[in-house]
Order: sequence, then C-alpha cells, then structure tokens
Amino acid sequence: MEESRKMVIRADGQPFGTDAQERRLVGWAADRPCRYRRLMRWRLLGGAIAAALALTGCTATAPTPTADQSRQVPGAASSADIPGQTPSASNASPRTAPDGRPFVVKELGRFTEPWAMAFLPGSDRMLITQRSGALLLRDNATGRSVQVQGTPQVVHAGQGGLGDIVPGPTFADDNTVYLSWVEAGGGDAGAVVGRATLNTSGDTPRLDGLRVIWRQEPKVSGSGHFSHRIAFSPDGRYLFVSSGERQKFQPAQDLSNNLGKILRLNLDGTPAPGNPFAGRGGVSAQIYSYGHRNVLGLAFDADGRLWASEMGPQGGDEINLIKPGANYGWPNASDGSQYGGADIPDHKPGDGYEAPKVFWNPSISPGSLMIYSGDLFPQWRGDAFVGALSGQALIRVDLDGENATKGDQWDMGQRIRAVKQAPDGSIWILEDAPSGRLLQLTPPA
Ligand SMILES: [Ca+2]
Repeated sequence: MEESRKMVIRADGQPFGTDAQERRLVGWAADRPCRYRRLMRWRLLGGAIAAALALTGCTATAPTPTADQSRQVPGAASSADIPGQTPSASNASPRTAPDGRPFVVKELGRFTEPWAMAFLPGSDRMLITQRSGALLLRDNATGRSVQVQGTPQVVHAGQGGLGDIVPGPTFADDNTVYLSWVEAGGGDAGAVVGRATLNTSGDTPRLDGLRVIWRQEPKVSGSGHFSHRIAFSPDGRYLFVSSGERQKFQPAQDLSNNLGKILRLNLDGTPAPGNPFAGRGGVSAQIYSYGHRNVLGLAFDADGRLWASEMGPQGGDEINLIKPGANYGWPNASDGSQYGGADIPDHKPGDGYEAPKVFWNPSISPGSLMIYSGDLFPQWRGDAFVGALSGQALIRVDLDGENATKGDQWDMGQRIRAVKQAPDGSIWILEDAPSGRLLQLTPPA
C-alpha cells in the first residue's frame, strides 16, 4: 500500500527515526533572535517588482538529510484536538478560543498526501494537489471534490510528485493554471513547471493543452529538494519559481545551472528581461537569486517585496527577503549546521552572503509561506504565516518593511504542508499526512 510505504521509508531509503532531523515540536524560546542586515531598497521596472528575497541554506557533507522528508513524523491525523465551533466570521478582534488560540479550527475534509492548494478567482472553488499525481477541484460550497483529468505523469518518490498549483494572472479571462511536478529523464529526475487551461465546461473537469514551460537543468539523481514553488509578481507579468539544489549542495553556487536558485521568468517560461545574469545566456538568464537550498515558500508582500521560506540543514531554517542577484549562501553559510553537527559558518556581515531575516535553530521545517491581507484577522494584515512540517505548527512572522521578527507559534499537532488565505479572509491549511486534513481557521465567536 502506497500510503503505508511512505510512512516508514524516507526519501533516501532510510527508515524514519534514524535521522537526527526527525524533530518533533520545537520550542519557541529556544530560538535565537533573528539578525538583521541593512537592506537596499530595490526598485525594478517602475517598482512593479520591488524586492526579492531569498533563503539561505547551508551545506553538509554528511550523506543523508533531506530536511523535508527526513523530518516527517509518521502517523495519520487525529481530529481530537479540533474544537467544533463554527466560526463567526466577521469580527476581527483578537479574541481567543477555549484552547487559548486566537482562532477556531474547523475540519473541511481529508486528502491523501496533499501538497498545495489554490483558490480560483471569481468562483467558490479551489484546486488541491496530492503528491501521488491527483489534482482535485473542490467546490467549497458543497465540500465535494472531483478529480481533474489531463494531469501529467509524475515521479512520486521521496519528496517528489505533483507539487504546486496556482491560477495564472489571467485566470479570470482564460482559465490558465500553472502547476509543478517531478518528471523522469535519463534515469534521473527534475522538477518542471507546466501550464494548461482548466476546462470545467463538461461533466468532468480537465486540463487542456498542458505544456511544460520550464525545467530544472540538469536532471540529477535522488528525490529530494525539488522546491518547485510558483509565485507571480503582483503586476502579473512575471513567473517566479523556486528550484531546489536537489541535495547536491554546490550547484546552488554555480550560475551555469538553475538548481539552488529562484528564477524569474516570463509567463511562457522564457527568461524574463533584465535578470541579473542575463549576459551569461542559457539557463543563467533565468536566475534571479542563488545560493538557495530548498525554498518551499514564495510570497509577495503588499509593497511588492518577495519573501521566501527556506528549509535549512540541521537548524538554519530561514525567512529571507529576496533581492535580485543576491547570493543567500548555501552551502557555504548557514545559521544551522550539517546533519550530525559538523559546523557550517554562520552568516556574518561582510561574508558576501545575504543573511536571513529570521532563522530557526532547532528547525521547524518551513513548508509554505503566505502573507496575510484579509479582513477576518485585521491584526495580522501584512504578517507572514509559515506552515511548519517538523515543527507541527502554524507560525506567524511579523513583517515590518524589510525587517522580520518571530511572532506566534501555534502547535497544530500535525505537520503543516500548505497555508493559504481564502477569499473571505479565513486561513486554510493542509496537513502533510497520508490522510491530511484541510482545516479552516477563523476568529473565535
Ligand atoms: Ca552555522
């Protein structure tokens, strides 16, 4: 059975429990405060894309560690800790629920190893990916989900499979969606991004005209650190993709490939004009920032700055402000250490690497990033929310201009894979589990 297999075998083939990274809840107080760096405000093309940010990683010569997968905690979800209240939904005062949290949690459904979700503009529907390759269209009015046909064949192994799903900037006009997955090639694997038209006119929804528009180059062995998160610039002109270093370390510092990078592309997947290494040609022209390890969260703030969450090695998980052309240090600098404890130089001023705005040690394993702009929780407007995998938590990060500081960390009792803001301002999260819950967070009544 596929599900039970994944509960006991890690991406690297090792059974769970043998890796020091397999952490449970991480104590907030144990974390050191983040360090700040002076940042230059970056304006690009009339300010449409204002900033970039990134993540840092570090290196490790130790043979194992997939930060993501190795931190997995086996076990199906339990709903025992979920208050049954139905949210009131309109009041924004920061009241607390009986359990002390400033939100109540409602279970909306369960999905098999869900990875990403996307609310579809102009409708009461959403798309949810399951890592094994299924794409589901959920009617949020009825709670009913149907499988979308025409999805790509994916390599479902390790951390790989079907990944992100995002409606394109022109979705309201043309139903274009962008998705990422892992494909095989030459005995190796690599992430790709494709786009297609979501056709819901018939009885069965389907993707029409699916075409791959971007690939990780080169494909390499292994099944970790694909990243393959998708985000669009606020002006809708550019496609940003995070591309993990595939647990190969040094590619992140090598500008001749697109691993360990954040890419800035046109909507058709070609390199966007004005990228910092455009003069080098080839895939180098895609690169926006580099020195990344495993960026699983990308989000623009209201002022157009790009923030990213990056999975570090042992410790050293990061929130970064992404700036074009900047080097975020992996595998040469990290506030964490190698698996097994070997040192990696910490970020320090003058080392040539962008330091994180916030870092966690021990790890919380950031698997997603969302910046809140809704009405239901007005006290959190402009703040970032991180879904923590090994941390089994929802984490709030205060954003203030180009600075960030740790806010709240709420124990959710399960690995959190995805965090999104719904059109009504409620916060929806997906658990990372063989039977992962879709949860809705709303203010207490
Ligand atoms: Ca270090």
